[in-house]
Amino acid sequence: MTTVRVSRRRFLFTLPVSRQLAANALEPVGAPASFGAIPSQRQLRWHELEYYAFLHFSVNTFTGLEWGYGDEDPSVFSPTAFDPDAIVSDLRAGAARGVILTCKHHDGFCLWPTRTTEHCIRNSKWRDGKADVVREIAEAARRQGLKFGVYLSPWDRNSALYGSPQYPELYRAQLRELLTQYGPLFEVWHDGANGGDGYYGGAREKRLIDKRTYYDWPKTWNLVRELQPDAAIFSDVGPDIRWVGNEAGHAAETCWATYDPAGRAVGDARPEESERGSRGGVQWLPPECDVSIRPGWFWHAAEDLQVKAPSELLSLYYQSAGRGGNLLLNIPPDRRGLLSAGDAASLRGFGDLLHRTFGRNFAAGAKVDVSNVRGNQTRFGGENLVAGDRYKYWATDDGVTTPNAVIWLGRDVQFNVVRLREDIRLGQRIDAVEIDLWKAGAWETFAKATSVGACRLLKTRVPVSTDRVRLRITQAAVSPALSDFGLFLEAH
Ligand code: FUL
Repeated sequence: MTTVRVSRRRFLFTLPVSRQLAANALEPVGAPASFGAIPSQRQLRWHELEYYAFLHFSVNTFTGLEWGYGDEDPSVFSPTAFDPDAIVSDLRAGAARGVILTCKHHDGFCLWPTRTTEHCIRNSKWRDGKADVVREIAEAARRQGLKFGVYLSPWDRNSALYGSPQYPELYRAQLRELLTQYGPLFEVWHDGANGGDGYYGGAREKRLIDKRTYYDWPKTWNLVRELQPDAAIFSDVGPDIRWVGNEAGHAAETCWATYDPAGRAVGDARPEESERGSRGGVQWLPPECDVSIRPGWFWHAAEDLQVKAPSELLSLYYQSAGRGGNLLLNIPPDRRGLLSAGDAASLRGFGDLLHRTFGRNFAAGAKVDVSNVRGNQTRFGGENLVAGDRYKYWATDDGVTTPNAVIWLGRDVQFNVVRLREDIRLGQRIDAVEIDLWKAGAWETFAKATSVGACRLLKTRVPVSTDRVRLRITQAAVSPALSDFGLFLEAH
């Protein structure tokens, strides 16, 4: 068998092109080779989430600060009506697929009864020190089908040990508790803010550490890998997810999931690089776009009237999830231990906009004509663009990098949002695309984009109406592998 195949392959090179195509049909071409850095399974699962919530909740909620000094009386943490199921159901109404809780912020106060420090909920008079907010949120999330993740601040303004060689061990002991006591975690968040003045067990001084070496990040991340192998690790520089470089919730217009963080460290991001990533970067390191629904990360009564409206949140969604990153939206519980009414209403409005906008894809099941299909095989055909599966793709023959596809809608359809996805298992292959509308008997350019990746959303201000749309891939590093072409009308 083998010898027959080999000789047939050799023979192919001597045939004229037309005869080669015919012979190719006998021997199907395989999937395209992947291009550049590709995501791990863990990163693929993370990309599928696209958007989830952040809860900043701690002593700061009660003291009114954004960064607690670390000298708080643990009893200040005393919510009057804490209801984890009510919080999570508000997040669900907001269409969030997961939730990350600040288990310890820079003040060092732990929301679970840790064995590692006295600055924790066990020493609060609230519920006689018997509460465990991490457990309650984790369980409510699980009950309601949301994924759960943890934020554990490396900087600890309470600990007397901060700055000494013992503190990183204490940090890892805290992490170990979180990694082993609260079920599966989808993400572990390591903040880049660290070092400065603080209480430090009463020393009340300024302590600076060497960001590059102090925490021994490789050791810390190995612990996460060992105890929660499916959890994606976030920091300024990965190893699974990079900070996007701003706290305003947006990636750059042209955004690469690939990045080369060489020379950068946690706490030492270069924002303009992080916002864009780098074409051909050596690591698959997609951005997570964190932003708060209010000016601050923690709840403050004075900001109750500065809550972002549903339409603003939708616009951030286009600029984060719609640029191949994930949106991490913070909605901080108030002193009752509930989301405040305005935040919950805005979140619900956002969830509603998402469902009503993306619930109906006008291109689903449309007829698609493409200029080239890899090996002429149906499994790589243009229909995959409208099949609603991010891992079934339209592919072209090797070397065909600027193909096009016409999507026949069968009737006039009104839309203002286009969604594209590459099958990122094969890498980020496409550099630029243009989309044309059929209008008065001719094609007219409607939208252009550079970089596609896991999800690209293109929106025009006013809706357009047509019965056919053309996608032109105008530049790609290798033959494209595109798995989605969706058309939507933004809801109001
Ligand atoms: C920053 C922190 O300093 C803020 O307080 C907040 O937690 C934000 C998400 O990350 O680095």
